[in-house]
Amino acid sequence: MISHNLAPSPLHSTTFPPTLPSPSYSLAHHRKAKRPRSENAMHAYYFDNLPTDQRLPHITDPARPVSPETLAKLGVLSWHVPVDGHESGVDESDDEFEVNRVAKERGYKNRDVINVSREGMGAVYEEKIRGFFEEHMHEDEEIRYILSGSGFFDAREMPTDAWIRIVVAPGDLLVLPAGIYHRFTLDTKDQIRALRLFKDEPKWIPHARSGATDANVHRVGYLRDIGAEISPAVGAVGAWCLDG
Ligand code: NI
Repeated sequence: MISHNLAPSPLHSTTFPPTLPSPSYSLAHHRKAKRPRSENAMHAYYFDNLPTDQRLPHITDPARPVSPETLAKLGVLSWHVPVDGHESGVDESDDEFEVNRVAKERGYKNRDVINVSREGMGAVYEEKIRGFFEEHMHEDEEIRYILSGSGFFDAREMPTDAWIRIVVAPGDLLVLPAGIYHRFTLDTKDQIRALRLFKDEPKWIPHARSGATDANVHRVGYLRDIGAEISPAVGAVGAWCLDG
């Protein structure tokens, strides 16, 4: 899961949150169309924090949905682009395909496809998905387009430090900003294939949450960009209370 360059991210400049592409592909539009969830509308909600299998939905009772607008305030962007015919991969030269248009517009020059499944990985699968689930951040955007299968990205809301669970299924294109704490898990179907897009060459560096990572320039810049700057003292107490 991952991305990064060492130079300060352009996200930390004046254009935050970044401009969304054509609203015709936005989640809002998708929802207005009143399509059922089974048709892959990405949805998000607050995680229940119960210590059960990470692959379960972890929806609170009652559920506490999170709107695309709330996600956008955290810098988390999403689109839905039907996968139709691109299940095994996306032809980069297909200028008509919306994912390629977004990639070009946002400067994602590199890409690869990752395939994770219990069937394909065997004994190391459990260990692998536990690794994905370690809270971390990156120094660049993390961009995923889901080709098949499904899973959950959890992202930290600030300043509440609450986990927001984002459901991803085929056709979902998700951008997590540099500096956001997050984690990923497959669901109980145990299979996902995703296109990973990168601004520069892939550097697979997850920075685990820690005092040092809290002081990382990309983390600090992220908090500034979303208007959630907190003093180190307040931040430490807040994190301690909510994790305890
Ligand atoms: Ni990641």
